Amino acid sequence: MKEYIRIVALAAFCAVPAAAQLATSGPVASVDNIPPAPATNLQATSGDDLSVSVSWTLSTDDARSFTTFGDQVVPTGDVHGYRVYRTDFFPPVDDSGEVVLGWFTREGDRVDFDDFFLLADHFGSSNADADFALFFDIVPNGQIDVDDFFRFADDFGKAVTQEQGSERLIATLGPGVSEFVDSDVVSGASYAYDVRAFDGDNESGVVAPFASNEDVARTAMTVGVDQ
Ligand SMILES: [Ca+2]
Ligand SMILES: [Ca+2]
Repeated sequence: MKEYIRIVALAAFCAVPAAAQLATSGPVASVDNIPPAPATNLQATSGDDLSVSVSWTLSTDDARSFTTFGDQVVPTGDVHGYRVYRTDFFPPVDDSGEVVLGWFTREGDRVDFDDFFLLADHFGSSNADADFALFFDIVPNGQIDVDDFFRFADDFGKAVTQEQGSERLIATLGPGVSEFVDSDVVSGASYAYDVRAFDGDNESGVVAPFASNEDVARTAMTVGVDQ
């Protein structure tokens, strides 16, 4: 009943003649039960100032609060804002607990040839290049060079373990907001983000099946480990 009253109040507020609304006797379908459409194109990118920039395309329900239902005007899919969640993957370590660098692919549990080939693909590039990948600048100097190769070589062949934290809420943002900078990060860790559009009752996470392009895009590894 409370919900019904709220919907009528909102509809009246929406400049539809109040008399038409108040004459309604049956319950109006509770379209607040419709979760908002999820945000899309979630991207997480690590910066060289030890932060991760997270951006997304707004839910298609953002800034769309009312629609007609029969001859009623009712709220639907109204995005109240976005909640940013994060799962932490602590820096990869070897058996003795030393941080291992150069485990680029996350395939398998060793620093091996697939990682080497990825490093080789980026060798020689600098941050002046459009395709510069900070990820491979493991001895940070804005260049992917022999220092990075030697640091990689030190860890070649090591078995890697990486502990995973539980997902937690890190920010609540308003509607119309499509970016967030996460500065609460440490070097050498990986972070997987989810951004959930929420209304009064529901929230919708991004659609990112495990290991899909969307899943890779929402994950970032910070670099800049002290040498
Ligand atoms: Ca590997
Ligand atoms: Ca370097």
